[in-house]
Amino acid sequence: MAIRKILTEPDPFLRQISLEVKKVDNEIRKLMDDMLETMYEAPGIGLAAIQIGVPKRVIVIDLSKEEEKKPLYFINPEVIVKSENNSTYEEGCLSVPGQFAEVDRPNECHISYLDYNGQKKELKAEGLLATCIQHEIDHLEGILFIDYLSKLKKNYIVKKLSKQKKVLERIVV
Ligand code: GNR
Ligand code: NI
Repeated sequence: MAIRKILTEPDPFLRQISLEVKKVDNEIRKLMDDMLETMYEAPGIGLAAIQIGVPKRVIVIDLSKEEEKKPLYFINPEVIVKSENNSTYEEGCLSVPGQFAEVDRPNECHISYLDYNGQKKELKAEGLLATCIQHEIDHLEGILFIDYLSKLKKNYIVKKLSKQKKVLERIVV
C-alpha cells in the first residue's frame, strides 16, 4: 500500500469526468487500498480516485470513529433514487483544504455499485453516509462542494487556495 498525493483546488484534473471501470482486477484493488491508506492518513471520511489523479469511477468511504475500521468500496456507483427531502451538513473536502460550508443534499439515496470483489450490490443510505456518497459521486463528475456556494463565496475560497499554492510552490521548489 502507498500514500498518494491529494490534488487540491484549483487543479484542472479535479474537473475531469472519471471513466467507468470495465473490470475489477488486482490493479483496481491496489488503487482502492492506496486510496484508503491515503484517506486514513489525511484524515478524511471519503475519497474519490480523481483526488489522487486517477480518473476512474472508484470511491472509498469509512465513517467509523472507533479503532475498528469499516471501509466501504464503491466502483461505478449510480444513484437509483434520491429522496425528496434534503438535509444540510457542514461539508469539507480534502481537495479544498481548510474550507467548510453548509451544503443541502437529498437526505437519502439508493445506489447500485460494484464492491471490492466486483460483485453487483445495492445500498440505501441516509444521513452522513448519503451526503458523503453524493459528495464522492460529484467528484466523479468533476464537481466540488464549493460549486454549490454563491459565486462570491466560491471565488473567495478559490482565490485563497491559489494564493496558498503559490506560497507553497516557492517554499517547496
Ligand atoms: O473528509 C471529508 N469529510 C466530509 C464531511 C462532510 C461531507 C463530505 C465529506 S468528504 C471529505 C473527504 C473528501 O474530500 N472526499 O472527497
Ligand atoms: Ni471531496
